[in-house]
Amino acid sequence: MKLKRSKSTLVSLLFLAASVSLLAQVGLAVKQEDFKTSEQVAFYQRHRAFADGVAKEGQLLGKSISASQTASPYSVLQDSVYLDGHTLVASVQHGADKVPLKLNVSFLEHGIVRIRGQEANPLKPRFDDTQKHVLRDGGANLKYASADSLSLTSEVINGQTVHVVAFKDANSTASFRMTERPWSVEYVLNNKPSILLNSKGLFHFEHLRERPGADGEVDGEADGAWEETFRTWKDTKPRGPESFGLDINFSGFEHVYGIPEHASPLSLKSTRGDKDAYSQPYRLYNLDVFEHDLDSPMALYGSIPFMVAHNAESTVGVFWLNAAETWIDVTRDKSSTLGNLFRLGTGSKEPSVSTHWISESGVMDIFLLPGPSTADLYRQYAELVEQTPLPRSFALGYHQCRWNYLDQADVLAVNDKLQEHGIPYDVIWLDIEHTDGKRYFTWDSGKFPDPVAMQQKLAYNGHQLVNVVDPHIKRDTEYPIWKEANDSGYFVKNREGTDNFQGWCWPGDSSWVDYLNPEAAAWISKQFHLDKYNGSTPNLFVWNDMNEPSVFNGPEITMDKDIKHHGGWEHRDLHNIFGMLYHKATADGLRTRESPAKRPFVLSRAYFAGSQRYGAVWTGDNAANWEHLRASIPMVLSNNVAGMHFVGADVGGFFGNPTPELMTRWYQLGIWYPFFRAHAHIDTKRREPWVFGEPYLTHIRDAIRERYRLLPYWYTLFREASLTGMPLVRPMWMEFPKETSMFAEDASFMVGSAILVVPATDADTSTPIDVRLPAQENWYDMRTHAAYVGPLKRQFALDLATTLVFARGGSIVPTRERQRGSSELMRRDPITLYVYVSQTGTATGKLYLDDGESYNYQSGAFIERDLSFANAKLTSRPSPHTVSSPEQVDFLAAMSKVRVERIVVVGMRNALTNAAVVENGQTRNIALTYAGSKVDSECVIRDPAVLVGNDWEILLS
Ligand code: NBV
Repeated sequence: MKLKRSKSTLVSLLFLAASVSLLAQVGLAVKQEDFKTSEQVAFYQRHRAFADGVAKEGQLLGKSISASQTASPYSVLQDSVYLDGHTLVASVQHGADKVPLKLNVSFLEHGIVRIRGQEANPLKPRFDDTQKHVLRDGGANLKYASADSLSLTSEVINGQTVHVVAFKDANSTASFRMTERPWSVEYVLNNKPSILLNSKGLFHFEHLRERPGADGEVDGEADGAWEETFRTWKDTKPRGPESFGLDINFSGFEHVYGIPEHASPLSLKSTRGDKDAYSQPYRLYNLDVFEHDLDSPMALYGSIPFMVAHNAESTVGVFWLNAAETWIDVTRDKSSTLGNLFRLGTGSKEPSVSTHWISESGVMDIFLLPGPSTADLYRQYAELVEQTPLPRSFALGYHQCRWNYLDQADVLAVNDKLQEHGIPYDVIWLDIEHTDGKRYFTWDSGKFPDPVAMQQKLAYNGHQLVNVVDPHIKRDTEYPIWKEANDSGYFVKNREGTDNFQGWCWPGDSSWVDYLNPEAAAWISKQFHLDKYNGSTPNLFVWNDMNEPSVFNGPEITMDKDIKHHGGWEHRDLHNIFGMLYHKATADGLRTRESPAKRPFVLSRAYFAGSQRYGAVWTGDNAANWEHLRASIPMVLSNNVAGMHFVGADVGGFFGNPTPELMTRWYQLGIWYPFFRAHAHIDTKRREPWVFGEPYLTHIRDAIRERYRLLPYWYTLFREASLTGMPLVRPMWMEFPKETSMFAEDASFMVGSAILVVPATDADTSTPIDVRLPAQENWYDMRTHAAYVGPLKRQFALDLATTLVFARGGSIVPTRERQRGSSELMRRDPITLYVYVSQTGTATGKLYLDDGESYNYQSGAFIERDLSFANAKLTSRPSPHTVSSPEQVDFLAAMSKVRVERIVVVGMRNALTNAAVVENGQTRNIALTYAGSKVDSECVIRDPAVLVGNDWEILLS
């Protein structure tokens, strides 16, 4: 589409100027006043006051109060409790307001318990579509426990009626207990009450009500129930108060994790009580926070209300399914009797973490996940929100981004330079300046006269292009996208519902497509089709930025909460899924632009639980300093803990100019982010890998090549995540669940279960780095193959060339070792296997390969091998997922020349000389070599000439 340029760039220039001048200030600091503190949030304050009242009453009752008698005013109505199939039904009511709430407790397979609550007879419906957009199949096909595996018994304990549902099919010791007065819940796991609801009495449900003072005088203004002002913005709250809050307590646990996105440590800090507690609760509200702080519970771009608690015995989780603004307080008790409401436990005092969740609107909908192993927990979570699907394989390569590559010539020059310097990369990115006046789906034709030719040139060596396509649509009657959306009524409406909502963003006056409207979402998806998106080719992929959504002149730089979406819903109800709905629509568009469909790649800044289905996310606008480099580790880990696996941070830091040392170290860390992209602010100096000269160029190239070498391992990890829901990068506690000293560790981490990364995160290379190698296991330095035996605490000296990465004894790691320009060019390259031998002389691993782009793997077109090493014999067998099908036959034929070209066995103590290879019923003998071995205990089988797709055995002697 050809468009005239207009004066609209003025607004973006103004914003640019503002951001540049801010950048010029020394140090980066968020403009605190742009964002609310909990003191400025009326519904949070009402719950705080309620909670403080409960606590005070508890104190007044003094010692006479038993653990089972909190001051909660909510109790179960007599005779309201019954079991209806897989659901326990109860009516709960506040002692004074007498509005009955209906609670449905459903029992699902694997011991998952779902608790839903709202008014028994709501005055008007509450927003309940979050489940539709988040749960697998919209929640329609959840697998419930069979009714006859459940039994309800009710008994009186200490004068208190307790209803107990025992489950027979799940964890045999699990039971769900609910008290009547006050209402409270215990999830008893392994004979211990582990997850407790309302045991602190903080449950508080603001039922829907008629607006008081019909004569125009509004009651409740003082507490912000019917109207609230933030700076110059008024929130009209036409529905009045409708928030709810609940305490969820983890008895016997000291650590909780997850609930991204926050720039805070992996093990969540207390927000009240402790002396090093934050002064604010954790907040979940997707926001575009310019120059965000570190070590802060402030809301950022994404929100996943999934929290995981871990101790040496078990891992449990809570998923709070709500898309409205949510605050979470965390407090700790070093020793409490929290888990002993009915004296079920040992009676001993245990540490506990108490959390208090408060959401502004919607239905109360909570899932309790019993674990007890991490693998169980992630199977349960994935059962609810689905796994991360297999991405396009190129997406695991290196992404070269900057705001902005100036023009077509610049793009091609960067492409050439990367090749010239022998640096593999997969994707080059174009930011907002590539468009005609920030009209997305268009090109600035002066700068990009022939985008198709440009993409074809890139594609020649297997490189892709990603374009940013932001969600704000420039209000321009000549702009076909705006015009069509406007004519069809697809935009989000103003608070009256009479006209398009309008706000400012990069293009000036803009409107936003209402993805809650299925027709509008389908329409925007189609704009990504090859016949609609001019200048796009199948090698073009998409980046959704600013989709929190960012609205420059809105309250907290986002949409007003009272504006209207499809169905008359207010923005407040769905704010946290808005960005995900756009991410989904974009991914749908890319998936359906070709037939047969190909896997999309879309990067999004805003996200929610479920976003993992649509692509990758990144941690947003960080800065080029060591603190941000360090902070990226817990941020990436917390996202993985919460099921958002495909995540990375801007390598190099977005704002500011990195020193060559910082840049080098950031690449050395960034290769271990699942999503590996270098990016930079428009106002920064150019910083492509070669810019820094030697020795930095060599170190950066080495790091990027290491990523490419390990792509088969990464892809196999994604395959595992797509089946099991297991994180790709894992906190140490996940792999070493009993090592209590590592429960808060977030400076080092595991990539899958085989690789331990201890990044260098300091400018100073003279101070050695502390490394802790856990478990009674061998660890091998991946570079030198030097062996260490855990548990070990040791310091390692580091120069800038060195990184500390260890392979865990007992693992087999597949690699591809030929240097190529892109992952695409490596597709048929042979495989090298590294066998890192355990203390007992064994190792296991997997290798997964498919075409990296189609969906044929769903009908069997893949190679998946279970590799195992024991008694000096390495065996390759098909994994149990292998299915024979015509698609499999085709794929095997395509891969028929792909062989294992080298096997390196590290850590064999005996001197071996011979290898007998058994393949297709034939035995061949080949000599082992020690040539090129890095250490004595390593032997190399050079060219065993076995095919990756075949069954084979290699016996060493
Ligand atoms: O589109 C420009 C930038 C982008 O480069 C960055 O990655 C996003 O997080 N975008 C934000 C808007 C401007 C930020 C100052």
